[in-house]
Amino acid sequence: MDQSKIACITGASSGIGEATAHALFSLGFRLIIIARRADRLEKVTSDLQTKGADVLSIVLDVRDSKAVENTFQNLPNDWKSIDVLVNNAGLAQGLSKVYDGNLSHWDAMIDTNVKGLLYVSRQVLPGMIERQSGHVINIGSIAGKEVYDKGNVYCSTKFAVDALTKAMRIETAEHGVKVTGIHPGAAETEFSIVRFEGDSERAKAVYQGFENLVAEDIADAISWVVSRKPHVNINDLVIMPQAQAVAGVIVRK
Ligand code: NDP
Ligand code: 8X3
Repeated sequence: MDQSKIACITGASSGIGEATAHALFSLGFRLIIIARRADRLEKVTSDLQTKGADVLSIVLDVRDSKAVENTFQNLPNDWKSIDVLVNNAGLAQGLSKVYDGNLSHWDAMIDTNVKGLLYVSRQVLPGMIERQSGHVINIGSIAGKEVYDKGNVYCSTKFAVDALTKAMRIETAEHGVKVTGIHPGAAETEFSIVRFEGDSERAKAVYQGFENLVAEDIADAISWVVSRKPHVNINDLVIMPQAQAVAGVIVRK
């Protein structure tokens, strides 16, 4: 792997994004890592630097279109040529029927999972097109392939990620840019703690009685996807725990 390649990972302060940063460092990438929590990003940065990684860490809320534009327009010169973008920042908030839904939860999910992904992509794609090379990896979800009870808005945002992934692939194929969608099932990260607003008992229960995915399983897949031959694009991967055959049903023992 060319040592000078740059990967930009959003949502790298925990879970899948953090594991992906470590995995892509192992492949030789320099890393731009993005998230809102400065303390957590600092810890991830320091862990990576201890291993010898070249890291540019940026505290940024991907929902803030102006801040996203400002960040990417003002990257230091030697960090401008992003080779791989992992659009991973995202969240679920709550679990309720549409007729009982929380409007601020809806806004947070739509603004982060859909609009945030668009804002970042809008900044990074032009450089890839100019260079006629690059790879965008969008983290969708099994929730973007199947709807489950009370998943309504979260599922809708991930269906949108799936649609945007397909749209981007159509638009960038002529420019030599690869686009991949990765759709995990249940992975134990901070995802459920965030979904249930810090209720760690409720979050823990999500992963009881079966072997869930871990962040490294998805990072592993991302490493494989980015290390295929130049002419090979992995369009779409759905990665599930063996016990979760469909989105809403998990076999627990
Ligand atoms: P985590 O909660 O552990 O990680 C989410 C990451 O997104 C954090 O780094 C968080 O950082 C960041 N983030 C959230 N909102 C913003 C924002 N507005 N701006 C910048 N960064 C943000 O969960 P996961 O690692 O599981 O989630 C990563 C992705 O994987 C998400 O898109 C999620 O929907 C998807 N996914 C997760 C699955 C699972 O079961 N865990 C399954 C399928 C998909 P910070 O709070 O510091 O900003
Ligand atoms: C997260 C997967 O099935 O917990 O995107 O909603 S699920």
